[in-house]
Amino acid sequence: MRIITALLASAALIGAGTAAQAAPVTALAAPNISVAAVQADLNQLQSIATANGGNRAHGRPGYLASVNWVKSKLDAAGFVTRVQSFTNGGATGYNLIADWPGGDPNDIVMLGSHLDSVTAGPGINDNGSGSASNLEVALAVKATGFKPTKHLRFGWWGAEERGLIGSTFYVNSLPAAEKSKIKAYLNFDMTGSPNPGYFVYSASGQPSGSLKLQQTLQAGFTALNVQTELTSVGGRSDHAAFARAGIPIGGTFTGAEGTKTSAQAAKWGGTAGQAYDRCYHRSCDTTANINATALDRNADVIAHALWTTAA
Ligand code: DPN
Ligand code: ZN
Repeated sequence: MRIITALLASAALIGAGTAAQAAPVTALAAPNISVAAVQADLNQLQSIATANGGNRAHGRPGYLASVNWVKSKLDAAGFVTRVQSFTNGGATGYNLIADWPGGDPNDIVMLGSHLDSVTAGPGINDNGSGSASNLEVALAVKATGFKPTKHLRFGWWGAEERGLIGSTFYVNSLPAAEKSKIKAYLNFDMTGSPNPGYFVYSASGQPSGSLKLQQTLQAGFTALNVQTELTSVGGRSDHAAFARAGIPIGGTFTGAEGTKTSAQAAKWGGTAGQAYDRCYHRSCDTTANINATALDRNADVIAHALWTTAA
């Protein structure tokens, strides 16, 4: 589903549109992210896990294979990519960083997601979902010819499941001058939970500037007629190191081991009294463990947030 919030008023002023009049309106709105493309990426991550002992965990071959596959898609689209290595638990870990050429180098918007799974399973919802959605949003930058005012950077983090290791290493490796160029960091970790909630990271207690990101994400869901709740994700994902560095943060989340309440089931559907993701950190976190509607909506909200924040 495509999110068009801005410029609907001007579309109305233009009046009954010919195709020629309508085109500029949609060209300026955030693009639709094809959920089929995100699902195809999840199938690829599942295949990588299956071919590598059933997981994509730090220090295991399925992790580096995941990095190399995402990198190849970004390289082909013209991103400038780099792989940053670090050591954890006696094994080498990797972050994949991708810059889109152009935009103000002193005003960077960054999107990130962890690409590693736990050792127990393939990690398709946690966090193939956020990783594949960010990948398709990045590829949409190229496909749509988006010319953002700000500079765009994307990160796929290693060893999140071992304690936010990769993202923390990345932030700590940046000189102060480079840190201060990152004006916003948006994190996507679990966006296709099978019994989904629609949670937006609360800006409360986060660096100033986070409220605007929270509101932008909320507006994206509102445009899709989806109600949201705020959630305090605290230090549970990769935004934490950015927040500690004073960088405004935001994100979305469809829920992990927590239980959906009856009030939530009434507004979102799904099953009350059951976990948002019954396969969280288990071997059953496969391509079968994804709610396509939640995946689709979150991917479109990510695009909406990037287009809005970076325009
Ligand atoms: N950090 C997630 C994990 O990888 O296990 C789960 C999570 C994400 C929990 C976001 C809360 C909020
Ligand atoms: Zn996760």
